[in-house]
Amino acid sequence: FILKETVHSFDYVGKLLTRLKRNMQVNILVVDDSLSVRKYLRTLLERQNFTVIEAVDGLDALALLAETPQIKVVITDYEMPNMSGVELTSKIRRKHPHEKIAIVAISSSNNAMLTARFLKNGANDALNKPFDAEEFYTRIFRNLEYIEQIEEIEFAANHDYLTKIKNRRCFFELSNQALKTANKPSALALLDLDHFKAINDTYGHEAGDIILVQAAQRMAAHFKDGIVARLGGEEFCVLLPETSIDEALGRFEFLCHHFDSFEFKVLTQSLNVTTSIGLVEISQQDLSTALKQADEALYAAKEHGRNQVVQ
Ligand code: GH3
Ligand code: MG
Ligand code: MG
Ligand code: MG
Ligand code: MG
Repeated sequence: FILKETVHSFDYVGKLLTRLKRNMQVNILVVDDSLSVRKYLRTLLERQNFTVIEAVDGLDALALLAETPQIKVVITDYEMPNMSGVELTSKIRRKHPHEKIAIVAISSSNNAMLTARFLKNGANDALNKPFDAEEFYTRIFRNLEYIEQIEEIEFAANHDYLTKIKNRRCFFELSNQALKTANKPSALALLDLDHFKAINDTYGHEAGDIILVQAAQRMAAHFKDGIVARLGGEEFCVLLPETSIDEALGRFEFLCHHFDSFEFKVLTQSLNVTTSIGLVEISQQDLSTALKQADEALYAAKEHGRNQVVQ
């Protein structure tokens, strides 16, 4: 089955160490009707610290995929009872795009068209039997890297670089989706930290950055059921889907008091920062109209002395 055994190259050891440092567990699904092949692939993969899940055929594989969300790579055989590897590949592709789950097919060199069929049906890559361990590892790592790079790019496109919470783009996308499916009015709040320019002027821009990160984390922790984003500068936004304005008012007033009494730890100092909040109900009006209304409420909160919620 495998031509030769190779010792781990430094390349893999390096990748393995990065993986361990990041404390990431990667699940790989091995689909093969042969017990000995499954055991062999398991041995190879476990050497690289992958978590291996075994499926005995295509049906088994589809069931396991449905119940295990964290599978990033599927390695599939071709000839299996019930369903061929090519059929399995095309079934997986109907639900999972190639940048979310990589399918690496185990093809056979005495069937010239098989690799092409696998690739046409959505496999990311194919290995011809017999292959050696070095090639096996290279293909698995390359496909995994591709998926992880896409994940990083998606994260960067949807999150704010400083605070790591969602950004404006992501906020609009998720909120519009949530509002479309909402059956009740929702609550929308705009939050702006008070006198933040003075914080920067007094303690420096870096101190300001540290506070922004902590403030963002507090808001995200407070509204786990909502969509929390940094719109820009020291301005944040929260959508609480299907939440009444009364309930939201209580929760945002709580957050306001929480900010007021919380001491932001900046290097050796503890600083107090407050926030003003504009809150509106959002039911019929579109998101940008509701944001304008929230901005007016926020302006009123600033006018009335800051550190308060105005609806
Ligand atoms: P107000 O209570 O009226 O909101 O006063 P303010 O000083 O917070 O408002 P203003 O809009 O005048 O100033 C916002 C400040 O936020 C100015 C800007 O330097 C600072 N700021 C915006 N983005 C960042 C950032 O990423 N890091 C830091 N440290 N400061 C930022
Ligand atoms: Mg087979
Ligand atoms: Mg501002
Ligand atoms: Mg401000
Ligand atoms: Mg201002």
